[in-house]
Amino acid sequence: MEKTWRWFGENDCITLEMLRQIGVEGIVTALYDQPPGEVWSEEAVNALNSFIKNAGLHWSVAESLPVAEEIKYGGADRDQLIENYKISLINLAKAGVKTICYNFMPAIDWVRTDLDRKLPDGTTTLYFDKIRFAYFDCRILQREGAEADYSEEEKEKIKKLDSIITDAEKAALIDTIIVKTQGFIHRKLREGADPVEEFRKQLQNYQGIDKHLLRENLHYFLKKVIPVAEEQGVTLCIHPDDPPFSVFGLPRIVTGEEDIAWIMNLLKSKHNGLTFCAGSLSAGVQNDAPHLARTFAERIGFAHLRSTELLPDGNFVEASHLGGNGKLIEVIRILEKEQPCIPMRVDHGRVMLDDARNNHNPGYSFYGRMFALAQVEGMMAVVRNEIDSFQ
Ligand code: DNO
Repeated sequence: MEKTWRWFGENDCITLEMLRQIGVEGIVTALYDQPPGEVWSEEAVNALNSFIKNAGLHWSVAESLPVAEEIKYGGADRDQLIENYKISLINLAKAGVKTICYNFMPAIDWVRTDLDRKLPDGTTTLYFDKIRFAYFDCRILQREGAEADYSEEEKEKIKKLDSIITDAEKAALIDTIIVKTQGFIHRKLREGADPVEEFRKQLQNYQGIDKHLLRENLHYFLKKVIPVAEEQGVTLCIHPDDPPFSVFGLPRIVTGEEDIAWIMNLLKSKHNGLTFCAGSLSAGVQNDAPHLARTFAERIGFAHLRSTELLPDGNFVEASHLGGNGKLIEVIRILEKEQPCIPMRVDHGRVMLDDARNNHNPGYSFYGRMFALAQVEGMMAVVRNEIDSFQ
């Protein structure tokens, strides 16, 4: 697989020159200053493309070309927004960017409750604590009907937490769940707005949208967009939900085998592809990452390599790339065999060494990801050797 790296543009504290030194071959990036739904103009795409080329690298994957919320909830403007999406896709294809990653997660993308969970060795990692998440949902957001989504035991724990949680911890939860994790991936909240109020409004758009309707809306979108991807030789790769279960009472439709099979069968075209995010999928008790990689190998156009460890009570922690439920050795064995030419990137890395001093986006540290890339490269080298010696 091609070794790629998610880079956040010219303002990223990690430069393309640094990436060349550590053996990165392709860049995964986006026009981060464009709000979802806006056309990515030819000029803007070409300017970013030239910047990457001038540094001796190439733009391998657009992640994400975001799908506007109106498309997901089926708002009045969706046809226009889908037209815009097609133009952006064509402009990317013209610039030679033929792999596009997107997701169909309503209202919120990835969810964590702690961005700096200390590990025994002094590094930090990302963490999801079910009770803290539930606390945010029931007590801070005060979502109508939220309590019904939690068991009696969980509600008891929420109550206990309420008696000890500090204001600073509450503020940190808000910041982590709906500001910091979302802000750098096209989900910036309005400047000056109260994040909780803003988020409540976003949730309202999905009133009455159940799994069935969300699937319908994805189908509507794909029916219009995949023919253009086919014409342009682009693979559109849907990203699994992170984590792969419902949050805030919202439907999530890319959570495991049944969901992915449903999407892949909607349009049986290799241009209707999958981003195999081993990390997201591994956070679902229902999922076995190697089994899913094997099952959908033909349709995987892009891979995110990371792993999680499932903990008791619905919590999970991002694990070492060599361990955890992502079972990356086996996943890499399958992908190197079935899809040796696709781009892959290491996903989230730990915060280690000098990382804490740099202003990186949550999950996207330099040393932590470099360390993970070295581990992944090692696994890839061994697997290639296995494959070559059996041929
Ligand atoms: C966060 C990522 C997401 C993901 C997009 C894909 O670190 O998992 O931002 O890349 O949702 O569309």
